[in-house]
Formats: sequence, structure tokens, C-alpha cells
Amino acid sequence: MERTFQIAVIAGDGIGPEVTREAQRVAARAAGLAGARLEWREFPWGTEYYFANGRMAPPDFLETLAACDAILLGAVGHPRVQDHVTLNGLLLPIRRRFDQYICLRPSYLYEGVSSPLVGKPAGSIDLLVFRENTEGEYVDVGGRVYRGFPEETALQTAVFTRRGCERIIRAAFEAALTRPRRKVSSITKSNAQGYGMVLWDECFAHVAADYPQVTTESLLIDRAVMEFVRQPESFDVVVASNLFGDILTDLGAIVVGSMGLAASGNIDPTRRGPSMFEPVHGSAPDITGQGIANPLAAILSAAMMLEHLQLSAAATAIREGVARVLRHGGVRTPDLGGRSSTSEVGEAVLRTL
Ligand code: GGG
Repeated sequence: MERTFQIAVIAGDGIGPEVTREAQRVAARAAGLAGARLEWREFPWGTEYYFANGRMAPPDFLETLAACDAILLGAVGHPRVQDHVTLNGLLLPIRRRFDQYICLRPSYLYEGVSSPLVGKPAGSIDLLVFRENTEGEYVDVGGRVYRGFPEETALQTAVFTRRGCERIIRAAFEAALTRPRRKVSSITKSNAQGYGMVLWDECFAHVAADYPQVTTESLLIDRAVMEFVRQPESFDVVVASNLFGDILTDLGAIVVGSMGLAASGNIDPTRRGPSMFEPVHGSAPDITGQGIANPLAAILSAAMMLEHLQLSAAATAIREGVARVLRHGGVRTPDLGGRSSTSEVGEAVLRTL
């Protein structure tokens, strides 16, 4: 019997709709070949909605999304709207409401793609970042007083809970058990952030004791960014706070060749609500409308979505298709040194299925 999944699509802003279109085409075909049907529920939320309605999405948008099996998101952000409005109006409430506490962001150096780092063979960089996704530095806690006066003051609070730290760290260890190198690196700045990140370190030591078969290391963020450049192959599974995970994964994307290859999943492993899948990149206003955005990050995010929906064969087919297109090298967008369009790359992946 054909299984049917309701997928919410928030293509969003800038290049979001361009890359999401390709991800939908590829995901629908791969799911179909695996005996499943994806029913798209497309929502026109984002900054155009904001210009018309003064908010990024309707008041009941979270209830609407709750009825779906997964969410596919393109990008949010517009040069005429401050980024904290777009993030706090759409992306962050979704992550929190559906307790998508794992932000999973792989970086893999594909055959046929050059790292900006010299002498890195294909496959030598293969790391998986577990970014804490519901608390830390991204909580909406703080305030401003004396606005516009010389004594204006802003407070921005980070929140670290034992439950929040332990569950993301445990998820990282569980993933490490499934990988050959079985290593977890924890990244903090606990020498300077003496409360939240010290709690994080304590949680890391506590959870690590349950996994004697996993090698561990704790690095300060300043050392970690250095090692991401100097020897990224030394990392296997990396676990970090919301902010540090976000920054590290842009670096991780660039050392494996392009932001256009960086996929991510915002996941609630308990499956109480929908998880959300999105490319790591933003709306890229500089290339919007030119038809040259790399759709592979969105396509690989859709593969993560299919994996989460337990359509593993479909997910694997997409990942292998992307690897073939990159290995062959004939069809690629300008970020990877090619001249192909967004839809030509999507079409090339479709042909592999
Ligand atoms: N692809 C989603 C997107 O547009 N992300 C923009 C962004 O700034 N995200 C910040 C975050 O992931 O925390």
C-alpha cells in the first residue's frame, strides 16, 4: 500500500523558492520509486508575507504545521528586514514549538569537489555536527532599556539546562556509535562562560561515562575553529551550543567546498511533532532570481527528510545521485566553478534516480 506524507513547504525568501522547487521534484520522484507519495502543502510565509501583514506567518501557523509529517524550508531573510525579525518570526518558533532539539549538519568532502584547503582527498573530511537547537544563546530572553539615550543598555541571556545539554550530547554519542571512528568532540567557551558552558562541560563528562567505547575531546571554540581549518579530518561527531554550532557549520560547509552543499535537519527524535529540513544557507539576495543558486543543499536536506520519514531507500538514492553528479562534474552551479543553472543541476540529480 502506498504511504502518503503531508509535507509543509515554506520556500521563503530569496533563493529559497528556487532551490526548494528542485528539492521537491527530486524528493517526490525518489519517494515515488520507494512506494510513497509526498503531498505538498505550500505556505507563502516569509518576508513578502511580512510586508503585506506585518508578521512573517499567520497567528496560527504553528497549529497548521502541527498537522504535517515534516517541514521543508528554503530560506528566510531580506535586505529590507532585520534578520532577528525573520528568524524570531518564523524559524526559531518552529524549532522551539516542535522541540526540534537536534540540528544535524553534516560536512562531507565529495569526490569531484575541491576543498579550499590544500591536499584534502575526497572523503577525508566527514564530520557531523550536533547543534543544540532549542536553547543556549538563541533563547528569546533579554531586553533593552533607555532606548536612544547614551546609557542605552541591552541584555541578552543564554539559557543552558541540564536536560537540554544532556539530551543533545547523548544524541551525539548515539550517532558516534554508528560511525567507524566513534569520536565525539564537545565545543564550548567554558573558560569565559563560567555558568552555562561549565554546566555543559559537566553534562558532557556525565554522559560520556555511559559510552566508554567512544573517544572524547573537549575544545574551546577558538581552538575548534583553528582545527576545522588545520585538520578538519580529525573531527567525527561534534556537539556544540546553538550559536557555536551555527558558526562552526558555516566553516564546515566551506572547507568541503561550498555553502551550496550544506544540508540540515531540525529534528525531534521523539516524533511528537514534525521535524524541519532546510539548507544551511540563507536567502542569498545577491544571486536571487538569476537561476544559479546551488540546489544540492536543499536536495540533500530533502534526503534527510526522507530518512526521517523512514524512507531510507529513497534518501540513499538521492545521496548517491548527488554524489554521482558531483563526481561526474559536468553539471554544476557557479559556486562550484560550473556554469549550470539551478534547474539543470536538479534535472541531473533526477536523471540518476
Ligand atoms: N535556510 C534557512 C535560512 O534561511 N537560514 C538563515 C539563518 O540565518 N539561519 C540561522 C540559523 O539557522 O540559526
